[in-house]
Amino acid sequence: MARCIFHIDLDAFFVSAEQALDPKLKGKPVIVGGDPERRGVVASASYEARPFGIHAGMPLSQARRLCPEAIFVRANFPRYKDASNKFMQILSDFSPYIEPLGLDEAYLDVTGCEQSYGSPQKLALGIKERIHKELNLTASVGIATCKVVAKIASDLCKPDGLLEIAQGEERNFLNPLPVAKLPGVGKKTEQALKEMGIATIGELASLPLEIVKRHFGKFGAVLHSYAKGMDDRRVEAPCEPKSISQQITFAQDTLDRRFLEIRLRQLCLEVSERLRCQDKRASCVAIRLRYADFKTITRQITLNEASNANQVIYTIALQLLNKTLAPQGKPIRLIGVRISSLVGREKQLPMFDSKVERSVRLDKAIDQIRRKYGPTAIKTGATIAIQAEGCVKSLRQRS
Ligand code: TTP
Ligand code: MG
Repeated sequence: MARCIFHIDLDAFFVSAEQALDPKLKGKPVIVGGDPERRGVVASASYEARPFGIHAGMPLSQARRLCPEAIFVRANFPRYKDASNKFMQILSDFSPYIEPLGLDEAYLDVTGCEQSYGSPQKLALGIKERIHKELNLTASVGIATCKVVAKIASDLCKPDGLLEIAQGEERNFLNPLPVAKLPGVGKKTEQALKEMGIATIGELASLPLEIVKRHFGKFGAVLHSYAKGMDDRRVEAPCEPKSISQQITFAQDTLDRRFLEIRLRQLCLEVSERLRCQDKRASCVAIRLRYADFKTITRQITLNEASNANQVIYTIALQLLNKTLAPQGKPIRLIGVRISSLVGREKQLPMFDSKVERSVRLDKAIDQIRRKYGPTAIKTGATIAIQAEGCVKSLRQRS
């Protein structure tokens, strides 16, 4: 029996989450990133901003030049995490076979479930309606017999779209599309294929497998079957994230010790909050420094006892910074924090209400207030020092 796979992706997610809270932003060119006067990149651009050529990853300064009237909004990660959890919860009400990919997209295997809705399209409309009603967000849904075709379909019907590729129609759908639409084909592969005279997915599919393998090895064999609309990967829950990281690129390279400490504290607050959000603790804390000449170093320490307390993570990160800075006199361009060796709550039941446990309870209460009322809603001694500055932050989790 053919499978029925959905790929669901929220439209302009970070921007839409901000618009859902502030309707004045709706229908306008809105960019979530940071302060455009400083170095930083676009994380998400509204569909009104995209005709100006603005896209994720573009420097904010360039986005400002392309669209001076754009509204720039600072990212609020806990808010997006909250919306993402609710989004995934809605999806899992429709099928237990869910595979989240990042915060705003997921595969759903609904084989068999669609019958009670009348058709896959009706089921998809039911999902879109709930997302709209409960989260005030729009999603695009691709429906196909396999993951790769469903993913390409959802991409092509954005925003607020629904596109079903019927069984047997996969190749007709894929053939005219540019190879860059295939997941896994980045700039390098696209260029290599171009040099072989291959521009469309159809052209790639009609090449003999041996030739594709000769150029791209095992990866080539996978691409070749994707190009033919063949993908037997199952929809399955991915492994837990193995680390959480956050980094900042400064507006100007710096050696200012106090400034570096404040930024480090800010990063530690953010990663530890994400850790608490997942009810996890970390056993390993690392910092990353990139100097003005782009030389990058990483230093890490393993904790005696896993923790998710702001203060514990910051103290360790500060020790690492102190050690790392001492012999170096070079200005710093970027600083990052990564916490890894994550363990669940069950591994760390405290025997008594230690000082650290009490401070984690306080951290969690502050997290909740910030999630509800925004990042500046509550200030502590530690955060008063942290002035929000324009910076590039990578907001992704590593698996
Ligand atoms: P995407 O789904 O790639 O983008 P999007 O939801 O903003 O827009 P689209 O309608 O095309 O799906 O990524 C989801 C969110 O992840 C995005 O809103 C912001 C974040 N993100 C980053 O932080 N950095 C990035 O480079 C990208 C691509 C996304
Ligand atoms: Mg999206």
